[in-house]
Amino acid sequence: MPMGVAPIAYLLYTKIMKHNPANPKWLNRDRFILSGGHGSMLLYSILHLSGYNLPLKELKSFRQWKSKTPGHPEYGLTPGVETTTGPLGQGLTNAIGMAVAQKHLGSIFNKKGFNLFDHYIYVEAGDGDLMEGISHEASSYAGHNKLGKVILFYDDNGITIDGPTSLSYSDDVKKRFESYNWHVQIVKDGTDLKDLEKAVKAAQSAKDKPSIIITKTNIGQGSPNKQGTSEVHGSPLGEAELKLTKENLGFPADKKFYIPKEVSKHFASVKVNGKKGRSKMEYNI
Ligand SMILES: Cc1ncc(C[n+]2csc(CCOP(=O)(O)OP(=O)(O)O)c2C)c(N)n1
Repeated sequence: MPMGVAPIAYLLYTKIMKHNPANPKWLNRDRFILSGGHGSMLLYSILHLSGYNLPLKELKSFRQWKSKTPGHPEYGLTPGVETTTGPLGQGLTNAIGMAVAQKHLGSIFNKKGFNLFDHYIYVEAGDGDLMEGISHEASSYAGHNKLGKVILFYDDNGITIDGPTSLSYSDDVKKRFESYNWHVQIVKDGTDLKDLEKAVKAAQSAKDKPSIIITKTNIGQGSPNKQGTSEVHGSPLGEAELKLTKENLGFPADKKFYIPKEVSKHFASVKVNGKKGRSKMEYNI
């Protein structure tokens, strides 16, 4: 999932979200919730690249005792992790709870031209999240209460832990969310940054409806022999496939934890923009 959803995370953290890696507790920051907590490396890698206080040595200690990179993200342990996720459906539901808080606080404290609470809550959720009963209840509630600040990316990769989603699930997600009164869009190619950005802008304009962007993604994107299969859901690629994947993606096959210089340089702007973007209204609790 971290490979399939990487373009979405990249777009959000570099172009869309109002956030400051140097100040992850800024009250009115946009939030990103990874509801599919099993894909935690998506979050850790994007936080690291964006300049949050999560050094590479923590990524090297992935899933090790006392590291800041546990198998599932934990709130309070890792800067930039907004809520603990792992039990499927919970992240989406917490995100909707955050939108309730945002709307409530905004209704009390926002004044004309001085919006203390106007942030967005972006969520990634996969098939497993949407299968969970809790996601149905929370999504229905969000539509009814017009929680327009929620923008959900549904990682529609057609694959779950044991094989194709058709083994266990045949909901029409588009119709389901339309019936909840959500703004619904489909992006046919989850790697098309332009289409994704267009969809986010449209979602932001739908102010009185939460939004779902159904993105057709490819689990294990870039792995020549394993992408699009449940084999990449939880098992390591293995040395041989890892080598092929790196070659396929244009990385040197012999390097581990390699970040090309141009990537670091490109991401350095996130921290700068975060600082520039912060206004007199950047304050913490
Ligand atoms: C409530 C709950 N039940 C079961 C699990 C175990 N589990 C972890 S990931 C997963 C499958 C998720 O599939 P999907 O959302 O399609 O993720 P992808 O395969 O695309 O990464 C399951 C069943 C869980 N984390 N939470």
